[in-house]
Amino acid sequence: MGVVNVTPDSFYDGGRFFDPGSAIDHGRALMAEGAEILDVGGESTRPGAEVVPLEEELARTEPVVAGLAGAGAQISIDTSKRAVAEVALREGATLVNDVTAFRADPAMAGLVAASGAECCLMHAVGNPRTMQDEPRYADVVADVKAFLEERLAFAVREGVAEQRIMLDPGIGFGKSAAHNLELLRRLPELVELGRPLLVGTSRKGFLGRLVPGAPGPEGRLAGTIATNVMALERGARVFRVHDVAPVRDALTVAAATLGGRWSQSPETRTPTS
Ligand code: HH2
Repeated sequence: MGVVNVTPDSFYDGGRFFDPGSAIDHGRALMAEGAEILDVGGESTRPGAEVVPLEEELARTEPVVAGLAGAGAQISIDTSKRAVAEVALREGATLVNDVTAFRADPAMAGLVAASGAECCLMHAVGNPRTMQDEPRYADVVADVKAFLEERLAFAVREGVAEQRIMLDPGIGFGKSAAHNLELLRRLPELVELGRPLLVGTSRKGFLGRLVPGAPGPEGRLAGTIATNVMALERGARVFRVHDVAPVRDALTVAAATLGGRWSQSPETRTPTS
């Protein structure tokens, strides 16, 4: 899953693809690198980010979804606003990536159900302005697992077909570096929920803090690759990244080493051997 952020303030690529034409070009470039899904977002969720008004988020995302739909990749809309998802689905998106797991607007579940789209339900604590204020858990993996189980049950109750749901531990959303590492290490416990897991570690802050010099986002590609390879080995099936080509190559080699293949297509988002 390649990231297409149509925002001025995303933590890594903010402002680079803010104009719709450059976002569409970027999406096509990520497809050429091997992205099977493009995740289009019009609101940053980085710690401290401000909420984007509905009209603005629509103006950012609609032309990019419309411009990329039909180009060959599955289009995902990264939003917690139902109206933004609704327009994107109309324009050709078939996956709703809601980092609030339908908590911001519970009616999002009904929209996804009625459209027959897929969705990704992610764990997060608080909102982007507060989520990194000393996050605490009794047992981070058990807490995230119980949350995802509850949100999965909610979505199914609202009519979303279970086979259309992916789950995501929400790396960096209300978690310390130690929490992120523990979630990645114990990913097999989340695989037990029976749904494909998506992970998003790409260039996130904890990767910088682990290595000498504490590099900023520009210097976190090696950590991104390391964590995605490890997540593959521990059962993740969709990898949300800014850098498709190097991560695709790393995952392909890792999967071959493990003796299997990996694929992100909806029919085969399960381990293959
Ligand atoms: N991470 C980000 C945004 N959306 N969605 C899912 N499902 N999982 C993630 O880990 C995830 C996500 C944050 O990354 P990015 O989009 O690059 O930054 P920003 O939120 O600043 O735009």
